Amino acid sequence: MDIATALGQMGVRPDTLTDAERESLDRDGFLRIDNAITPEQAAAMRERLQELVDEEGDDAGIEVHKEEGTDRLGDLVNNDPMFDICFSHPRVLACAQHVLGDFRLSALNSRTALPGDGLTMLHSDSGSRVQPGDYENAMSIWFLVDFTMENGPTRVVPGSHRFGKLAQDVLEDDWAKHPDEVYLTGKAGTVYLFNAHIWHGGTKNNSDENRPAAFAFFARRDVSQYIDQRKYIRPETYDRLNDAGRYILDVEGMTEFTPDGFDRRRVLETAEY
Ligand SMILES: O=C(O)CCC(=O)C(=O)O
Repeated sequence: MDIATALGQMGVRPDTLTDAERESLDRDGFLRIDNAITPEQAAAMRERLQELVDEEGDDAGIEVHKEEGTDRLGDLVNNDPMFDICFSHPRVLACAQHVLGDFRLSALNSRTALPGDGLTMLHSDSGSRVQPGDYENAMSIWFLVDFTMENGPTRVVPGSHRFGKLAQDVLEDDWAKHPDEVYLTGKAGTVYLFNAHIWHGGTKNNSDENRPAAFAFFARRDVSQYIDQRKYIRPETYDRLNDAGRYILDVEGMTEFTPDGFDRRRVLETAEY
């Protein structure tokens, strides 16, 4: 298997992205994909996330990190097949390939900004300072409710993936509003794919409702996975994936699986995320 074959099996075609979309991803560092999932799928996912948060209790998010004022979950790959779309949607995969070339899933997690919380500093999801084109990671954010100016939309600084610098290298106050930041809003079911070197962050949820989103994080294939999928994958997940899905997770050819009881805390220390 190689990336071209895997993506072909997942339905990615040469015209899955238009030239204008590729150019905007190169220039701005992000691309909006409307109706990636239906409102019903988004509703089912957000209900499932809440169930998982309730079930996992204090352990929720331990595979990634816990964050005050948010609910996080760290390993959606192994929690419900309904989340498989986050690493098999043709347009999302085409964007990841455009940014990274050969790539794999790094992690699939969720973050729900609770009412009154959710602001984060501007940051990149890769800690590397890279030259334009030498990108290591791409991120997709899956809106599970409408993202509005009120409920804490994600903020991004267009073009900052090309700066070759981290926000922390440059900004006096990386929590403050950046003069060039824009806000990712849209209906439930919208996905934004962004170059993970772009400076971005959460904003405060000023509504009375939770603002849940799933995040599929991709890594160039020679860059370490945030979650080592071979350690985490459960046999039932492996069995339901086709060859292309196994390639995207980089779990091909597995015959032995980590036993239950494995300490699910993050096994790889990577840059801030
Ligand atoms: O939830 C958001 O809007 C953005 C979160 C974010 O930037 C992060 O978790 O790295």
